[in-house]
Amino acid sequence: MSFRSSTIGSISGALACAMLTFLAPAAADEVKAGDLVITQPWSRATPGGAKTGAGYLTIENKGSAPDRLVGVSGEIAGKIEIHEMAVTNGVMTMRPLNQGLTIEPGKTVALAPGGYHLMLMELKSPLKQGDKLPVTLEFEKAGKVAVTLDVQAVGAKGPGGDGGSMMKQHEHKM
Ligand SMILES: [Cu+2]
Repeated sequence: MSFRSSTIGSISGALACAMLTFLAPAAADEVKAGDLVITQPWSRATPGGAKTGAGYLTIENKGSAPDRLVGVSGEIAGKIEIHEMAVTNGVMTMRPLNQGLTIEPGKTVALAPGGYHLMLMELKSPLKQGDKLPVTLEFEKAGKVAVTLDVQAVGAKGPGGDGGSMMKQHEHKM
């Protein structure tokens, strides 16, 4: 490859990178299934040899009847449970929702750090930032829905990370 063509290659790469930064809308990963709209499925990188991870997403029910998330499965984990996290007497505890997670009509349920989450157990490999993890959600009415968890950095608080620090990272690269 000549010097000239590699220069052009890196310029268009930088442009594509910049465009991604500006064009990526919050609802880039929107999946519709029947009356349900699932947005922003994401996860967090697992430090060290952690055997469990968590998955987060938002489910909106646009229908007129409740639906229920009853099961989750994915290649990455031996088992995936639906958990609820709560603070009881100052102690953070979590418990599996054995009856599933109900999404009432007209409501939006967010699975997010500190609350509901998908518990990825018996991980087959550590989750790394940038990984895309396909998982299958199973709803009572909407049936099976495939989504992809976008793995963010260890300690990330949301699906897109912190907007400000993301811009900084891009500045460093360019
Ligand atoms: Cu959990």
